[in-house]
Amino acid sequence: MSNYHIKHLEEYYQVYRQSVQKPELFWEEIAEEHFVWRKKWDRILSWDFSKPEVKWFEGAKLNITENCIDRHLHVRGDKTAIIFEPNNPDEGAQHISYKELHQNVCKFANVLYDKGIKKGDRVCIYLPMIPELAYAVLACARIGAVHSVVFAGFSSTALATRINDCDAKMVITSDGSFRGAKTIDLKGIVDEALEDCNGVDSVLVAKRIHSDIVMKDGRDHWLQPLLDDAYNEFTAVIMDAEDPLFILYTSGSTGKPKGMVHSCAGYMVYSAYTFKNVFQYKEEDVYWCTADIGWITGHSYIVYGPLANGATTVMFEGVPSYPDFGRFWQIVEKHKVNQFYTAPTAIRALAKEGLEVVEPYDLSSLKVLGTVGEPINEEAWHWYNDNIGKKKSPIVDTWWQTETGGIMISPIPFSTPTKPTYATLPLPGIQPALMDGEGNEISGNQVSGRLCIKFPWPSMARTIWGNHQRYKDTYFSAFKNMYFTGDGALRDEVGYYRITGRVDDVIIVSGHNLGTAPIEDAINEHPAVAESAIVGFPHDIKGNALYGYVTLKDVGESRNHDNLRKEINQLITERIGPIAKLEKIQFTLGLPKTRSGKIMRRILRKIAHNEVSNLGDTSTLLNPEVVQNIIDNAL
Ligand code: 6R9
Repeated sequence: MSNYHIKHLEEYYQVYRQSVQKPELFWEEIAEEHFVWRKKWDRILSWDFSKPEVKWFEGAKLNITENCIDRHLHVRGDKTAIIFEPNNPDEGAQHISYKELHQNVCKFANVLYDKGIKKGDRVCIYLPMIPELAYAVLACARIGAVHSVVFAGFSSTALATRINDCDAKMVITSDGSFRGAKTIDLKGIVDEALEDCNGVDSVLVAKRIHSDIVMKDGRDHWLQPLLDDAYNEFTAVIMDAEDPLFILYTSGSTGKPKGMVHSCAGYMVYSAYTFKNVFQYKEEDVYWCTADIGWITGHSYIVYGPLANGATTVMFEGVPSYPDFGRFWQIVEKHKVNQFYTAPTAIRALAKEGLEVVEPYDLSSLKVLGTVGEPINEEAWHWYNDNIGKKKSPIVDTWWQTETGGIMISPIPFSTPTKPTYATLPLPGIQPALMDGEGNEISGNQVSGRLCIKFPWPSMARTIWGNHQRYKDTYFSAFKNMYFTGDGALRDEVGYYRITGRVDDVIIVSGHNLGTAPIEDAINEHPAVAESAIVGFPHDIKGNALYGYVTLKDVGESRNHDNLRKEINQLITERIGPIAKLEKIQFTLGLPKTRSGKIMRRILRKIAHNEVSNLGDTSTLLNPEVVQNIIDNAL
C-alpha cells in the first residue's frame, strides 16, 4: 500500500490513522520516497505553538525546482508541463514541455543573477497569467530568491505597500495585460507604485500587449532580449529545508496585509502530496485550475503541486466571460481537461447564463471537479454536479487558506462520499478541532465551533514577514496550543466538516479575502467622510458583497450622494483595487458604537442582511438613537 496515493475509503481511514498516530514517520516516508533531496534531514519535526515555532525536515537540503522540473527531464522531458491558454482564443494555445520549462527557467534565473539577485533577496512579481509568470516564480525558487507575487489586479498603492513591506529589490512585470475585451496598463501601475519604493533598483518588463510604455533608463529592462542572450543552464541553489520559498500577502482583519512566509521543504512535500490525492492525478491527465497565480491556489495548485508530480497544468490568461460565457467549457473540450478546479463565485456566475453556453461543449473528459475559496451553496453545488460533472465526477470542496499552504479538509475523489456544501474530512496529517467560546475543545459530532488545527502540518506558514508577534497574536493566541483559522465550522453526525464562514472581520467577496480595515481606511481618506464601517451581505454571484455605512463630516452635505458614492469607490479602487468596491453605500447620521467606542458591526451586519427584527439589546450602545435611523434608510 502506498500512503502517497489513496484509492478507497478504508485506505483513507487507515492512512489517516497512521498519519495521526505517527506523524513524523508518516511524513518521513512520503518525503523519502517521492522527492529528490541534496541532503536528507536530521530531524523530521520540531514544534512549539506557544512561540510559535515549527520546523519540518530540519537539516535537509534541496531545491524545489529540481523536484518540479529537473527530475522529470529523463522520464517525461517531452511531456507538456504547462498549457498556456491565452485570453483571446484566436491566439492559439502554447504547449510548454518539461524540457522547455527547464530552459526557460534556467535562462530566467541567469537574468536574475546578472541583475544582482542573490539567495534570500525578495523579488516582487506583478504579472498577468502568462508563461513568464510561471518562469519568474520558478526562476526565483531556483536562485533561492524569495518571490512575492502580487495579484495584477491590485492597485499601485496596494502594490507599493507589498513591495515596501518585504523590501523587494526587483519588480517583474509586463507592459500590460489582457482581461477579456479590456487591456490594463500594468507598467503604468508599477511606475506609480515605485514612486514610493526606494529599495527597487531594477524592473524587468515582459512584452504582452505591445503598448507604448515609458522605460526608465537604468531601472527598466525589457525581459525578452535578456532571456534571448541568457545561458540555458543554471545550477539550482541549494536551500535549507526551512529557508523561505515565498511570501504571499493576505488580508488581515486590521491594518496592513500580512506577508505569509512559506518554507521550501514542508511546502513542497505538502502541496505535492495533496495535489496527487485531492485530484487523483494520473500520468496522462490534463489538469486545470482557473485561479490566478497571484493567490495561494495558483501557487500550490497551478505551479508547485502539479509540477512536483510531473503533471500537465493549464494556465489560463483570460476571464470566464470572454469572448462569451462558454469560454471555460470550450477550454475543457479543447484540452480534454480531466480535473477542473474553480471557485463557487465563478460557478454561480456561469450558472446564471443558462445551459445554452454549456451544452455545445463536450465535457466527457472531466473526472474530478473542485471548488475553493469560499463556502459553496447548495444550488451552485448541484448545478456544477449535474451540468458540468454530469453526476459522475465527484466534487472536491477543498477548504484551506493562504496560511495553510495546501488543502486541509477535502473529500478524496472516488473514496470519500461527497455531500453538498461539506468539505468533508481532514486530509492525512491534519488534526482539526472545534473550539467553544471558553477555549475548550468540543468533542463528538453534530457540533459547531471555531475551527482550529492542533498539530503542525508541513506547509503551514512559518511567520508573517517582519512581524512574528502579529503571527502569534493572529493565529496562536485565541486558543492555547492551537492554530486558529478564523473560520467557523460544524461537524455533522459522521464527522464531516462544513465551513460556515469567517468569524473575524474578513469578508470573502468572489473568493477574495478582504479585510474591513483597509477598505474603511480608504473611504475615510475622502475629505467629506467622517467615518465608515463595512460589512458583508449575501450576493447571488459573489457570495458576499460589501455594504458600506458612511457618516459624512457635514451631515447636511449638499453634494450629490451618487457622486460621492462614485468618488468613494474610486478611492477604494485606487487604494486596494476594483475587487474591494462597495456594492451599496448608505450615508448615516452616525455609526452604532459601544461605550468603549467600538463600532458594533454585528448590528450593521443584521441591517445589511435585512434581519432587523432581532437586533438584540441595543440599549447598552453609546448612541442607540442612530440605529433606527439606519434601519429606516437601509438600502
Ligand atoms: C485557498 C484560499 C481562505 C479563506 C478561509 C475560508 C475561505 C476557502 C473554502 C472556504 C468554505 C471552502 N475558504 N476555501 N470556505 N469552503 N472550500 O481560498 O485561501 O484566499 O487565504 O482564503 O477562504 O474562510 O479561511 P485564502
